[in-house]
Amino acid sequence: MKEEIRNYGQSLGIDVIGFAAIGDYKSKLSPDPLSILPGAKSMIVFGHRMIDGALDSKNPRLNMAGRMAVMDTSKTHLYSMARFVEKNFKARTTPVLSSYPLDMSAPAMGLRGDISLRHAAVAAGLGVFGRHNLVIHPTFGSRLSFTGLLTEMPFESDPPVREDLCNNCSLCVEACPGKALDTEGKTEDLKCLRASQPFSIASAMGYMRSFIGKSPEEQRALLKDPLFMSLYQASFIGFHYHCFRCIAVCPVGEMCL
Ligand code: B12
Ligand code: SF4
Ligand code: SF4
Repeated sequence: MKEEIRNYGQSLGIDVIGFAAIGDYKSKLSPDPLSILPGAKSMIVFGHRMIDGALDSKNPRLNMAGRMAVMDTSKTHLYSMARFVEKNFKARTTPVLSSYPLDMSAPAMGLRGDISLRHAAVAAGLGVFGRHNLVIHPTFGSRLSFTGLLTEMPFESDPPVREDLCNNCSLCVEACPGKALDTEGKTEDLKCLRASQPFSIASAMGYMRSFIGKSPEEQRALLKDPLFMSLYQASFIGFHYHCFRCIAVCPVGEMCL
């Protein structure tokens, strides 16, 4: 059954596919997967290779264009894979998207997925955590975006990656513009957000606050501010990343270029 699923996924263009038994998924800060799908027995994790030219571009909109392309493609593949599993194996299956929608209420506050795809990828034998707290795959390094399926299918886990793939060069730590990686084993979320998402919720709240007490002329001027236009754009694009440095500088894995 694994082979059938792998073959179908590869025929769609998914770069890597791994399987994890539910008991091997260990993410202590994430919700219990059984609260999402009560009969869940395993996860199937998919990795899509990011685009080198987008990651390495100096233009932040093109960085984001690469991310949007991989998100859209992986979302379409996720639908096909979920349908394939439900139709052929009669097992309830839930797609886990690459990022949002996220639980925006406390304590998650948009900083935790319903499933931690990094922990799922590690459990599915697709890689190990590096110094940048991202998952490094033996061939594709840090340049994989993950999605997954939570399913009632009872799969055993694929063999884990045992090698430490991170060479501790610290290039990711030095390149981080927000100093979010200074403490080993922890990403300082708010520092990363400040540096990587100029059109974040905090930025939108600040913009709205700037309206309070202003004259009608000043408010009209604020509506023509490029920041407002960018926030408007981000409101339909979704979380809008302008930094991919920790991925881009990591030398582990094969480059396409
Ligand atoms: C919310 C979120 C964020 C938040 C919060 C991050 C966080 N604390 O996890 C913010 C906005 C800061 C963020 C930033 C980024 N993110 Co993000 N993010 C997510 C999301 C949606 C949920 C993550 C989650 O649930 N975290 C909460 C819990 C699980 O984290 P945690 O237990 O505290 O684990 C943290 C540490 O303890 C440590 N850790 C845990 N176990 C271990 C074990 C070892 C051995 C080590 C060393 C470390 C370690 O790593 C985590 C980072 O702080 C996932 C998608 C998903 N559904 O998984 C993407 C995801 C993790 N993000 C991703 C990426 C690429 C990024 C960014 C590069 C932004 C960008 N431009 O795309 C940065 C990188 C930041 C970094 N170097 O850590 C990718 C990672 C891909 C990969 N190859 O690993 C994911 C999987 C999205 C995807 N579909 O591919 N992200
Ligand atoms: S995405 Fe940018 S700001 Fe966030 S941890 Fe990586 S390098 Fe630092
Ligand atoms: S840049 Fe260097 S230290 Fe950072 S994750 Fe990659 S190999 Fe490890």
